[in-house]
Amino acid sequence: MNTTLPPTVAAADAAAATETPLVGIIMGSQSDLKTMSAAAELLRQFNVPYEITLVSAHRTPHRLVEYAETARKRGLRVIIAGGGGAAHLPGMVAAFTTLPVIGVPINSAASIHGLDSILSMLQMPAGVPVATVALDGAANAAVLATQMLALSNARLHDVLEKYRASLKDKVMRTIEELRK
Ligand code: RP5
Repeated sequence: MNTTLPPTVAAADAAAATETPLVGIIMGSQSDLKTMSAAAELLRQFNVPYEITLVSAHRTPHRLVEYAETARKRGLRVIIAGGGGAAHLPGMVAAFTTLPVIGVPINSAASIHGLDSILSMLQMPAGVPVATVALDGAANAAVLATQMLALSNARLHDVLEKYRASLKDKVMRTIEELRK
């Protein structure tokens, strides 16, 4: 466990799969953890090895560069980066790696209802994309990351098919309930 991290993040780190992580979940602040843990929960459910930690574009800029520059070598295949307010984390990470970066805009206390975070990561310059999901859309970031991995992983393709079927079942069950 990385003891330099805040306790809840360190606990999430410890709970993460022990295999080499394929997905890196990062966020700007401890205050983002509640939102971003939805991504970790789904990846755990899909049995996708991941790591989760804090990397702040503004408060730990050198850590950002190191994280992004070493990500591919360490075995990561996708990075999910969440941030609120002036959410420069996903864009700056994307600037230092060619791995796909999925951005999660967060409606944090410091945000202008999240619009600032959305625009910070959505309007990337040509050549350095960030795949931005919905406001607080950490779960969809995990699904999208798994879809990317499933392009070359039959087990994950199967997992995603079953996940989609479970979503449909839930809707169908509610339709049945409403008919009663
Ligand atoms: C961003 O500033 C973080 O991603 C967070 O959403 C926001 C506020 O951070 P704290 O002041 O709560 O640490 O960098």
